[in-house]
Amino acid sequence: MKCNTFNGLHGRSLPLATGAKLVNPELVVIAEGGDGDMYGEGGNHFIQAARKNTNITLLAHNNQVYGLTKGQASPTSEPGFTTKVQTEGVKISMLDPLTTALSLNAGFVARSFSGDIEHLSWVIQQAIQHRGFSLVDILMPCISFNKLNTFKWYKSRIYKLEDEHWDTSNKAAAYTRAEEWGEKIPIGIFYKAERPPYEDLISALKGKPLIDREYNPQRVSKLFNEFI
Ligand SMILES: Cc1ncc(C[n+]2csc(CCOP(=O)(O)OP(=O)(O)O)c2C)c(N)n1
Ligand SMILES: [Mg+2]
Repeated sequence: MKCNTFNGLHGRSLPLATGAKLVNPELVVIAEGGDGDMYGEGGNHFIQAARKNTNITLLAHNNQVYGLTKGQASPTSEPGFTTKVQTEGVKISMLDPLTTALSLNAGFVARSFSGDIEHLSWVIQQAIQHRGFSLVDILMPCISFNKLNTFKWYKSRIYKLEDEHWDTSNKAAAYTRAEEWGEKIPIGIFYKAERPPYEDLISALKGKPLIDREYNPQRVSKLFNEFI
């Protein structure tokens, strides 16, 4: 990919992405991570980013497991999913990223599937074009450590909201449909609504982007000296 990238600490890509966008609003900013990353370690950042509504896109690679660390349960693991740690199966309920984002007033809430490149590319495109925080939860298998949610498992359940002329402005309908997880699993753009991004609301960010302003530590040195 032709892009600037920054590799940060596990779970912390959203605050980094927020910072990058606020300093240089000309950039298209995408934050990426796994389900453990975004909904576990970075769970609070996910909540605050959805509320804050900075104009950034979150791509959450949701394979319903902690893959890299060899297969522990993540917040999106199915109840009953057995692992080397959860030997009796997961006993707690799943975190649903979509209803969570909706309840936090996120303006773009979508889910797609790595097995449908055309759909996924379209959703990512729409997410980037949306002005504000956009969530794309991407279902995908982990062939090494998740033997439950396989390609076959997803393919037999997934259907597209777009096939039924879905109204993306109906939040209550989006919430109800996002709760559907079982024999059938919907993908698509569940909800879309414009509200002013965070950067439009902060007076200090008005005018010249921070990155183009003069860097002059002298201006605050008097204040800093008070703490020495
Ligand atoms: C701050 C921090 N906590 C924990 C870890 C250990 N760690 C690395 S990857 C990972 C989980 C990965 O799961 P997920 O985010 O779902 O990504 P996947 O590997 O499944 O794609 C954990 C716990 C870490 N590297 N840094
Ligand atoms: Mg994962």
